[in-house]
Amino acid sequence: MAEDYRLMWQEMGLDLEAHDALLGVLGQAYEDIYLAQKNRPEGMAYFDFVMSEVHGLRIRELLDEKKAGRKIIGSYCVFVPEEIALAANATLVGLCSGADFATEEVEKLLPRNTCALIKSSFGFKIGKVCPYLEGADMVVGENTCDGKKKAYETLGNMVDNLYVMDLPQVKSENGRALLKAEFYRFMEAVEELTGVTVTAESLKQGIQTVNAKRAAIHRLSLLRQADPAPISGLDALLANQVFFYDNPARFTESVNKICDELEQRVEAGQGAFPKRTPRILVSGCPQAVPNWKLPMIVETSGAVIVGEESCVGERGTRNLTGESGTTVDEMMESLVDRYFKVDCAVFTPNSDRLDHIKEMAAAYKAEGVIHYGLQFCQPYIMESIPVENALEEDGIPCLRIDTDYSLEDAGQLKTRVEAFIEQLR
Ligand code: BJ8
Repeated sequence: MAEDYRLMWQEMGLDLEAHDALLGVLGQAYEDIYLAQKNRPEGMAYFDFVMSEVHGLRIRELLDEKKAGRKIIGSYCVFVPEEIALAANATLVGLCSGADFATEEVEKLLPRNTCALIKSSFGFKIGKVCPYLEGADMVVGENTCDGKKKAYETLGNMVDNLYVMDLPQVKSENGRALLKAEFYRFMEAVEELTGVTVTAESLKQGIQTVNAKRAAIHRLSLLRQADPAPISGLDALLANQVFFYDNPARFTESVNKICDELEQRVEAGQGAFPKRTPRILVSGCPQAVPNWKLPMIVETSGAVIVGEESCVGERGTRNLTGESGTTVDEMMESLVDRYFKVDCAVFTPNSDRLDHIKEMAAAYKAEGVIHYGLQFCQPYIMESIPVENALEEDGIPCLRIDTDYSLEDAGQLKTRVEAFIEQLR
């Protein structure tokens, strides 16, 4: 950390000792996993800097925004529309957590067989180690899977500013109407929080800002179609993870800058790995910071990840919002159009996701798909079987992995991944 932020963290109510321990583990993991990679694009230096300051400079920036009158909203799901937050003078940050923390304490509040992602969010709250959560003026939960839905009932007793968004589970007319009604209810709640009324102009601006951010990520994804892949899956995942924390305009600029460099690499035939390295698509549960376990195993076993069908990846970022609306309602319609296409496994039926996985495998020339399921995540683990069957029918090998955040199974996973890569060869 470039500066000493201890006073800032203390004033935010963080547990300094526990926080030091978390940063120690995070810093070491980053060094071992990220900085140990070879042939990284120079532009990744920006993301290295962001990660080194993820609890430092970025938090100071958010606190400065708060001093200047903006509000900070934390969210656990890609269904929460950043466009509306921006339009009402608020900044949206992701809160999903990718590391185990205070597990013993968490299991006094949640059943042991809860997915690692939910447990981690609770662990970060109980351990007082997340400055994003402690600094948020509003925390948005959402009715998606049963685990999250019920966990928010308990989380509501631990944070005094929890807002829960209801979400449809069926892609029907009624489902669409519910999403629109909930986007309006969210807009009103944010307006009440910030004291700023959303106008057609501010909503358009919010849509444009988020579209630019997503378009930059689309550009990055497209470049990964090349062989050799110009960027590792680990580095591309990191960009997708930073998407949820960084200042939107700066993020867009930095991703576009790295894309300029990647275009040159593609032209020169340079890659993060040699040409004809086996190419893998990862599909399934979101991988939040610092959950780098699977890509680390894959990319140290002789393959490269060329895409993520995930909410921290293409499921979360695909499709832009139409910008032609001239009234708030027209733009809300465009937002609903865009968000209603998110094919989270909580929807039933959810054949769009299957189609998207196949499309991605073809577009990124993936030779195999690894389905990444977090243990006890019913929606994704249930879907992993039809996904595997459909892919294999099309001649695309699929490896189903159910895991958690611990490294206990890393050796066993590596053996399975290596055998899968051998099969692809
Ligand atoms: S839109 S994927 S971000 S809900 S891993 S908590 S599903 S038991 S995270 Fe998600 Fe929104 Fe859907 Fe995306 Fe439940 Fe599964 Fe845990 Fe999960």
